[in-house]
Amino acid sequence: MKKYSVVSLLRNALSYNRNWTEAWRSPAPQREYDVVIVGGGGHGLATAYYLAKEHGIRNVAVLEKGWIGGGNTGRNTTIVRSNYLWTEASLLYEKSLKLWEGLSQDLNYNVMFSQRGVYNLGHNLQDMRDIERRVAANRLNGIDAEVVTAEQIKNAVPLINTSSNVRYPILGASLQRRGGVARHDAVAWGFARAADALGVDIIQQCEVTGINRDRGRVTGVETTRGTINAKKVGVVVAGNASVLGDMAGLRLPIESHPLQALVSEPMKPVLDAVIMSNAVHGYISQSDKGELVIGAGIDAYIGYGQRGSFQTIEHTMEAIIALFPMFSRVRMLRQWGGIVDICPDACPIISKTSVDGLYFNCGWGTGGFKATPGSGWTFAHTIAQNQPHELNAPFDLRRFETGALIDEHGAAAVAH
Ligand code: FAD
Ligand code: PYC
Repeated sequence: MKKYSVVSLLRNALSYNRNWTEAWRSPAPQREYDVVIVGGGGHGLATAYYLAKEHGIRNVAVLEKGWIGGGNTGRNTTIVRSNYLWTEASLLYEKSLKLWEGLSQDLNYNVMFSQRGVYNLGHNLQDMRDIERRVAANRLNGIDAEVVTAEQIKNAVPLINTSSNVRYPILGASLQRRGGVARHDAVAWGFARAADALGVDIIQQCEVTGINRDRGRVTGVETTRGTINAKKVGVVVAGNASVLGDMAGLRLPIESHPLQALVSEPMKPVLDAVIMSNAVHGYISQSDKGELVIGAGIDAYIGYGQRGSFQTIEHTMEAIIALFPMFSRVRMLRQWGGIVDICPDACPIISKTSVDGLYFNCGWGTGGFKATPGSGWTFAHTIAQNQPHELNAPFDLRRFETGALIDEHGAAAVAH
């Protein structure tokens, strides 16, 4: 067996990819599908996978205007946790975390999910009161969470500065040990490969330019590759949600903002936990390649740019160096931005719409990567059954009419 593996490795290494099979097909679009999913990010691909796997709906296409995972899925800082404040949100994110825990096995693809623990730091008395409240709420919902002291943080993360003689001293933190990070590209690729194997057509370079309707019911989409008819259409386009909503005559309560991140040169392992601080406006982890992965609060203005900016780099690095003075000597390699779709209550929309057969999944803002499997799982249920699962029922569009908002700005843990 061992000999065979070495031979096979050599043969593949010397074949210049000739013998490699595609991880998923690249079919031409059919004229009609049972379900069309607009957006080939992690959420769209996960939706297609669970439609096929859990509901036996396999005549499905995922339409992506660029390349799969080229949106926020491939641009985020990959933090996964479920420690939200309100029961509705924490149960949704906890469903997702449970799916993450078995995802590599389920997809037969290593998404490199690493449960190294997430610390949300507190820097003043009010932060610590909020942390205590959220940890208590998490525990009541069966979610692992604990309050830790500055000394405990220092023991676990020796490079962090816990001096009291700084502008934002660290008083303590919430810790979710089951939280962590994953490899973002692999999540898109794993869902794509598994969905394709179940018969889903993944169609890249296919931009949706219109949503066709007839007497209040969706009939399909216009695309840069022609008209595609569909009995049902699910839209999962993150920062472009309002643009797609407009195509269907829907006005969504979404603001689109750039959110930036950057990575350093690779280094030997120095940080094996995720550290987030809302007060200093920064969060940091170390990737398996050794790069420091660093993120910022959202850009203050609305925009569709997927770029970084010097002002944000400077502000974010100030924040990170306040926490880790030693990192002042690390060189930064790359910066970028993604477009995040933010609802007034910092919670998502996973919902039917006023158009029959048209469903929207958006508003994940700065925090949807962690929700990728759970979002796909609940959205697939909503589309297949034409009604929400109990986990996503509170995230219906109607909450903006009834006022039943679920305010998660605090637990979103990224400055808005
Ligand atoms: P996307 O991956 O953006 O997929 C949407 C797709 O729709 C895109 O590929 C786009 O090209 C496509 N599309 C758009 N318009 C059309 C059209 N007209 N036709 C066809 N296709 C179209 N979340 C966390 O939980 N943890 C984090 O640490 C974290 N960090 C972040 C850091 C940054 C810098 C950013 C930008 C985001 C971060 N997020 C984080 C948020 C997270 O990335 C998103 O919420 C999540 O990835 C959204 O996934 P998605 O599949 O809905 O979106
Ligand atoms: O939601 O945990 C999060 C997050 C971290 C960085 C961006 N979003």
